[in-house]
Amino acid sequence: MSVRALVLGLLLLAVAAGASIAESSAPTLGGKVQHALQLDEALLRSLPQTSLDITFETGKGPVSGHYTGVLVWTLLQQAMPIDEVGKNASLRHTLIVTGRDGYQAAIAFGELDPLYEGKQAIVAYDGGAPPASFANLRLVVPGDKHGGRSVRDIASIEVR
Ligand SMILES: Nc1nc2c(c(=O)[nH]1)N[C@H]1C(S)=C(S)[C@@H](COP(=O)(O)O)O[C@H]1N2
Ligand SMILES: [Mo]
Repeated sequence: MSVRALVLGLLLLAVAAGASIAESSAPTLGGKVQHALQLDEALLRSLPQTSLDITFETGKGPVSGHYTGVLVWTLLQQAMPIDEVGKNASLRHTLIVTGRDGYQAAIAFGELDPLYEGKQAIVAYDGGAPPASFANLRLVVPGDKHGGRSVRDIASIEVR
């Protein structure tokens, strides 16, 4: 094998490895669900869009933004949480949202369920600053006074 062919082969391998890392790095919605989801662009674009104008406090003062994304409730309906046995067992679920930096915040199923608070929390793929994107998803929780649960750069959502 010529040196040139060897170099070309190694390059192709590196590109393939890079592509598969990029593919597998879509955030996941998993845990106690029947169908774990990859929160990639194809899935998020296929679901109904919700937009929200919100303002929250931060350590650096108030921040306002117009965010667009998919209701967390819609994602949960796709994933289908697995309930334990017992009265109103769905209300035992919480969602732990984790950022790529390890930052975490929880939401309760009862906050999102339309039979209870019906909060329009979204996983945003557009809006805000730095802008949310399909590569940098952000949890947006309307009604929160502080931005603490506005987890940016989501790595995973775990249903417990
Ligand atoms: N991934 C991640 N998300 C996060 C944080 C963080 O440290 N890491 N901080 C939170 C806090 S405390 C606030 S007030 C808001 C601030 O949002 P901003 O930094 O995008 O303005 O982000 C929230 N989301
Ligand atoms: Mo904060």
